[in-house]
Amino acid sequence: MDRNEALQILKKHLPEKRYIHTLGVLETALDLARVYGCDEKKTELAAIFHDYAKYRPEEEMRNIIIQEHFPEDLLHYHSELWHAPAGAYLVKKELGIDDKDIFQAIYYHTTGRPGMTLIEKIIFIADYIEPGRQFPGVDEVRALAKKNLDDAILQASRNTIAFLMKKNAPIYPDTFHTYNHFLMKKEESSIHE
Ligand code: DGI
Ligand code: FE
Ligand code: FE
Repeated sequence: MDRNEALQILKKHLPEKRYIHTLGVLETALDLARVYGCDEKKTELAAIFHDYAKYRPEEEMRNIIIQEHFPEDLLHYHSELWHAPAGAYLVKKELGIDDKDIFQAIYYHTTGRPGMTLIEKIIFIADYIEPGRQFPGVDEVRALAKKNLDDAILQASRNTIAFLMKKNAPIYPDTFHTYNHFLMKKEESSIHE
């Protein structure tokens, strides 16, 4: 599927604001793919469709999580988390994009996970730093992303956890696992320097 076809399909599923966010993620993800040597075609599709399910009814996303045997503990956390796994499934099912790398990049784009692949890292970070994002700390993550993706992920997940704690929101374990993984990875590499 080429870029214009993908964008045309996507446009039907998102309001204008979220579509513009997606164009920002696309541009940022492709920049990162060039810098870090990731497959540009896969990065393009994963970026375009990362929020494909964002506006699906909660009931539909809940049913997908149950039917696909995705972790049911997701259902005890905020429904904001559901669009990532539900989107990965729907992009495969409805659009026929059957690629494990793209599936996982969409699936893990909200929480990250320990041992993320390069494309997963790129989509996770592009989603966080695209030009439309304006929250405190985003410029620091933008600068880190140019030098070291793992450092950028550590800082982004630290910010997200701090933000959620300040709001008294529950934090999904994968979000903590991502933070712990990249923190410990950094400590280990500094010991061996
Ligand atoms: O879909 P986007 O808005 O582009 O970005 P996203 O997929 O990263 O979703 C961000 C939202 O998800 C944001 O409101 C914070 C929330 N979120 C991320 N991690 C967690 C979380 N919410 C809860 N409750 N727990 C988490 O671990
Ligand atoms: Fe999202
Ligand atoms: Fe997004």
